[in-house]
Amino acid sequence: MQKSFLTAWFYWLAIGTTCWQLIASPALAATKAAPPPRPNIVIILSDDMGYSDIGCFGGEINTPHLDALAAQGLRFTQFYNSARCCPTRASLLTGLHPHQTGVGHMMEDRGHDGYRGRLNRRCVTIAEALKPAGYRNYAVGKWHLTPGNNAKELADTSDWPLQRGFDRFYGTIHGAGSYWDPSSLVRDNRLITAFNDPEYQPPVYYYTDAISDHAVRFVHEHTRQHPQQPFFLYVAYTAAHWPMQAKESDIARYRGRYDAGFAAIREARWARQKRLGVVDARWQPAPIVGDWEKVKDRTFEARCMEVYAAMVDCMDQGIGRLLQALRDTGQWDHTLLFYLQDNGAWAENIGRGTNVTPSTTQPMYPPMTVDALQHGSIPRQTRDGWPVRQGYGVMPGGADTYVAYGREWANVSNTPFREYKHWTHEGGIATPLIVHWPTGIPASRRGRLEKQPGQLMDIMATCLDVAGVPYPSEYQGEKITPLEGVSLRPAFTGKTIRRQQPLVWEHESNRAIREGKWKLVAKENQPWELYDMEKDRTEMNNLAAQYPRRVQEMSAAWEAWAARANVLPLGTWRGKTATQTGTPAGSNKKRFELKPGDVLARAQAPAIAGQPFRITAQFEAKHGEEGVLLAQGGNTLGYALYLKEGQLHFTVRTQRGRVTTASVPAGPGSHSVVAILNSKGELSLTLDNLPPKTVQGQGLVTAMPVDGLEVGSDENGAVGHYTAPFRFTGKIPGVTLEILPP
Ligand SMILES: [Ca+2]
Ligand SMILES: [Ca+2]
Repeated sequence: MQKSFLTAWFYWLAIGTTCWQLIASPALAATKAAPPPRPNIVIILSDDMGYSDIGCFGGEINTPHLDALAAQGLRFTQFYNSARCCPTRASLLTGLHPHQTGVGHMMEDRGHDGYRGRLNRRCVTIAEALKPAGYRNYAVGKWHLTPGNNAKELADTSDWPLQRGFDRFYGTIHGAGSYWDPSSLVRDNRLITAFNDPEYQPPVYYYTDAISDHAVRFVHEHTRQHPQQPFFLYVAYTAAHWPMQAKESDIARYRGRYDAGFAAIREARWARQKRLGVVDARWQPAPIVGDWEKVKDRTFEARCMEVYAAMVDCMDQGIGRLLQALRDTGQWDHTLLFYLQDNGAWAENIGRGTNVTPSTTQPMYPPMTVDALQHGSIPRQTRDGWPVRQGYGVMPGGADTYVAYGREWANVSNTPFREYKHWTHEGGIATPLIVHWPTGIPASRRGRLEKQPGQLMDIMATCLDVAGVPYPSEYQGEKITPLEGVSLRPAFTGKTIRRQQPLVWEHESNRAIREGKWKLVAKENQPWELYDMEKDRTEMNNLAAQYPRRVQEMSAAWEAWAARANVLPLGTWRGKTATQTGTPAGSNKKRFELKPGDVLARAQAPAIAGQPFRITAQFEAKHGEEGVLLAQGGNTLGYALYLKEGQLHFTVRTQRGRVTTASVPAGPGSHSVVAILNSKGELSLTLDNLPPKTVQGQGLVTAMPVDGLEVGSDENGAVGHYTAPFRFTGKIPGVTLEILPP
């Protein structure tokens, strides 16, 4: 089987290569065969789903397209994510542990480099890594790797997908929102709404369909416009993250399906899982959490799960359209496709409180224009003015509802495991992984289960392996943290994955480490628990007291990893801002001696947030010579010292829309200048021996700018009133910046 597969592959390759060479250059036809074409890569990620939800892992939800992928591909039964949306995305896209990318938690800067809330520049995305090998990169769906919860955060596009290696993007920057009217919706680099986008106006807007439609569109456009190039397509669905919202036509297929309650559904899933082999019958399933007999409103609870199932079903229908697009464009055979989930099902009590929004008989708010942006996760109103209702008993599904499905159904989704999203027990971190690759997985392996464990960062390693692309040690002038993942490719042909390190997790001080069959796991501030994952993957029988030596060794290995992988300090930053934890982003140096052409990235640039500072510079300019002497930041935050039209300007931006400039005349010749932003927020500008020009500003710069520091230009966002980069055309003998005492 193996042999005939390889023969077919080389035969196909030889034909393909020969044809191409004849077209390209007849003289080359006689040279030896070129390397195999680089495969396309598709990663499909879903949101907040449990191990047992999709059909081929035991769910009763109708997922024929995922099931077909599993039947023709491989199912990894011991694959792991990072327990939460942001850390998972960070790890998946970079091949590093989340903390190494700056996204150890969510999207806030907590004052430590492991917890900056945005992807740093010491990592590369899969898109950035594949680009030099000729890949075109497309991202669709949820980004959630940079702040995007409000207008201020969304003004900063510096870490959006197009700035992280992708050529096209359609999706949301923020993590959660209405499916009927998502907030932070973006096409490429432009903020749009579902209703003012001339490129996409379906009869009914529903985000899951919009994601599927754009994935399909990008495959077709790529094939038409870039037929010679391979592509990487990242499809990040928000299904089935709260709120429970779905199309009635999809919900209808599940009406009544959940009336039997939590235990009946969970038991049926466990039975199917055993038949499929994705669990081990020796395990004792974790306890059932919900008691259907005690449920206050069974119609409501059943409806929650009907909508959840409809959301997953709709995603699978969209995946079906994407698969058809791959077939229709001839990309199917040489596309490596992954499907996985970003964290376990969630027990969050969103929209299920006792405080129920009253229903109204008519809209309560003025309608929103098509251009008005929805902000945050939970909109106050629908676009046509209805209040968005929450509370136990609000029947979910429509745009005017915002409800989660609750802990009891999450326990069912996570069958047979315990705990949920956030925790590093199996219910938080176990995900199905389906891998499909017609020309890369031999027929003898198709439909098989792969039981070797794996973790998110292995996906990057696998992508680079199959594409034949090296992992960069440097990218855009920054040293890149070495890759943590290992390629899963050996498993495609039934071989052993060459893993040297244990699997390791940390999220919100929940922590875990797995070596072979042993897993050591603990909740925040709780003692370590030890489990034998072969006999007891449901973590029911804690062996810590029985094997104290193993606990000691594995916990020491975890500590060493935490120290090395930017995980520390453990959780002391929770609920605090960067300023409160005392280490705002940027360099801690107090004095910077600079010369023309110097560029300091954000992490190396002066930490000017909340700090007074002094700039001392010398410059020479002939008549008509002008430009930026020194700048740090962009059009939201920062400062710039620049010469324009015979005037020397010192501009400070303390926050969005708060800008102050001090200016003095400066004729041709050699000059020295001192510019100060003092602790009272005053700007002063002194040219040569003239009296200083002082202007009352608007305080200190409130946060660390995204753009770094540059001498002689201002790239990307412009701080001053000029068009970036406004390079200085005279001479700059030297510049010094000093952080002043408060
Ligand atoms: Ca998630
Ligand atoms: Ca700039």
